[in-house]
Amino acid sequence: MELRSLVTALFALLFWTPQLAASRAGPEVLHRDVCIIGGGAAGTHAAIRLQQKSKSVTLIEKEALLGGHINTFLDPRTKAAFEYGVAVFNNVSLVRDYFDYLQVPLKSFTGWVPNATAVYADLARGNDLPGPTSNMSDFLPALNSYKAQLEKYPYLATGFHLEYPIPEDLLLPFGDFCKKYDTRAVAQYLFPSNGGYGNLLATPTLYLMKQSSMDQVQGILTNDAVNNAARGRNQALHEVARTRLEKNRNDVFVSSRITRVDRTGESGVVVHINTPRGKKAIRASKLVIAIPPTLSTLTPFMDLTNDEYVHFRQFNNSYLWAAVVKNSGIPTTASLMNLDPAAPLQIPAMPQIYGTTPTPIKDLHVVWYRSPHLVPDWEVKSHIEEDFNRLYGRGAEVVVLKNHSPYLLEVALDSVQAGFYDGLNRLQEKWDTFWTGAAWKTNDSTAIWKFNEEVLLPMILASLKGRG
Ligand SMILES: Cc1cc2nc3c(=O)[nH]c(=O)nc-3n(C[C@H](O)[C@H](O)[C@H](O)COP(=O)(O)OP(=O)(O)OC[C@H]3O[C@@H](n4cnc5c(N)ncnc54)[C@H](O)[C@@H]3O)c2cc1C
Ligand SMILES: *[C@@H]1O[C@H](CO)[C@@H](O)[C@H](O)[C@H]1NC(C)=O
Ligand SMILES: *[C@@H]1O[C@H](CO)[C@@H](O)[C@H](O)[C@H]1NC(C)=O
Ligand SMILES: *[C@@H]1O[C@H](CO)[C@@H](O)[C@H](O)[C@H]1NC(C)=O
Ligand SMILES: *[C@@H]1O[C@H](CO)[C@@H](O)[C@H](O)[C@H]1NC(C)=O
Ligand SMILES: CC(=O)N[C@H]1CO[C@H](CO)[C@@H](O)[C@@H]1O
Repeated sequence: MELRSLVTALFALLFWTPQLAASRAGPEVLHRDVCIIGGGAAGTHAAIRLQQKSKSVTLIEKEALLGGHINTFLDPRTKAAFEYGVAVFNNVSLVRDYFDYLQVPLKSFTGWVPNATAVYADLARGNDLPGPTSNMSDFLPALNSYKAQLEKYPYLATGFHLEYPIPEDLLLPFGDFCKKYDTRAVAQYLFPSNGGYGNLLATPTLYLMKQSSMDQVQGILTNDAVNNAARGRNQALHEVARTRLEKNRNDVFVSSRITRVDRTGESGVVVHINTPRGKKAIRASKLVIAIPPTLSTLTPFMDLTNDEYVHFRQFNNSYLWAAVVKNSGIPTTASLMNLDPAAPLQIPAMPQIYGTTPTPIKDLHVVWYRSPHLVPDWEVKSHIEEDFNRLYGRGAEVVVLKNHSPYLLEVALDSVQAGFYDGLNRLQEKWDTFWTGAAWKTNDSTAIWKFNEEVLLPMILASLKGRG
């Protein structure tokens, strides 16, 4: 037997045997008001809020932990913890209420280490640099100029409910917008903290303003609006959320794979999953999908309606990684900003390291990396190590790397102008299916929770009531 056919035969056996076992026992069937797919910021919050409204829920997550983009690094030696994924939340009542309910205390976020400094370098060429060309005294005027523009579009704060025709300025590539309104210093200094764009200066101002929102600008201006979950780690929020859901006889299935979502019944949905506790079938009145709505994430387990398909296939996305790096050579309490002296506004072309931060552990730094196209993880890892070794030669080592892709979903501007987001919003509630998460709102946990609160929950509660 050829090796290939042997392997195929073994694989067939592998899949065939458990199926046989299952057909005898049949999956356990759970009846729930709402089944939620994706236990990140959006899905977990929706589950908790529905539970608070006395609805029964099942939350399904493919990873071993809830929390999505949250990555807490726990040093085995010192037990010190720091965030290399989601770090900060806005200090608004909705966030405080959510943390309060879960009894997770909040504290002011004052950075990863006290009094951090900054160093600048051209990583691609291995040269130290004195700093960005715009000087820091240009920053506040630039931020205020940006804010004045943002104030013209208050509707950007509440989701993708656009006004037509879309104002010309929102369609400008952000680089052109920066020249027009002299906000270049914002692009240079906010750049490291505003990750996710494949190419910042080419990104339409509309998408930029969705992310660098009024809440964020206010936060920077007042230096007050951001918080970090206490207990040292943001992951705690989701651990408590999981316990709270399970204590109220709702289910949380982690490390679980959805095999099929069936929406062909008279009403409601059936979600079939493989869990570490065996196969389950969840019969739910309503389905909430809280994962990025792309064809590659959804089509493995569900048939999309034509309307869903024509929308979701238009999304393209950027790619983003978060890493913890040992012996980078960056000074212990400094962050390093990567600049390209030859590039517009010195912003290096991606794929590239775009930001770093020091951590409470001396020889570790957090490093963020992004790309407009897919890069294999091993290549990201060696690119990061080579960049630091070229500059400092200390034997940099990526200790852990998390791939956060697909990130920042975008569609082409002519589609936006033709009403893409109105069509997207009209998908809500069709086929007992509701949608939430970053693509429906923006990259920002606070904004996503606001969207759940103001848009998603009222819709679901009304539709559950409608069923009597
Ligand atoms: C490095 C980094 C730092 C960030 N920092 C901040 C910050 O400081 N503050 C802030 O507000 N925002 C931050 N963000 C933004 C963050 O993206 C959003 O705030 C928020 O996490 C998005 O939530 P979400 O629920 O839409 O998506 P996610 O958090 O990605 O949740 C989706 C979940 O669905 C799961 N999933 C995917 N496919 C399946 C499947 N087939 N079956 C079951 N489960 C599935 C995923 O594993 C994930 O847990 C950061 C993002 C990154 C990448
Ligand atoms: C957040 O805002 C509230 C209300 O303004 C304030 O009382 C509190 O001190 C702020 N900070 C934290 C960490 O909660
Ligand atoms: C940080 O700087 C402030 C003011 O310059 C100083 O009072 C404080 O002691 C410093 N903190 C540490 C940990 O160095
Ligand atoms: C920064 O800009 C201001 C105003 O344009 C100028 O007066 C000052 O000399 C600049 N500082 C540096 C360090 O370049
Ligand atoms: C997505 O596609 C649009 C147009 O098709 C393009 O302008 C944009 O740069 C792409 N964005 C990403 C993140 O790849
Ligand atoms: C990776 C990324 O773009 N993260 C940003 C998402 O939005 C928050 C604010 O809510 C920023 O602080 C992050 O830098």
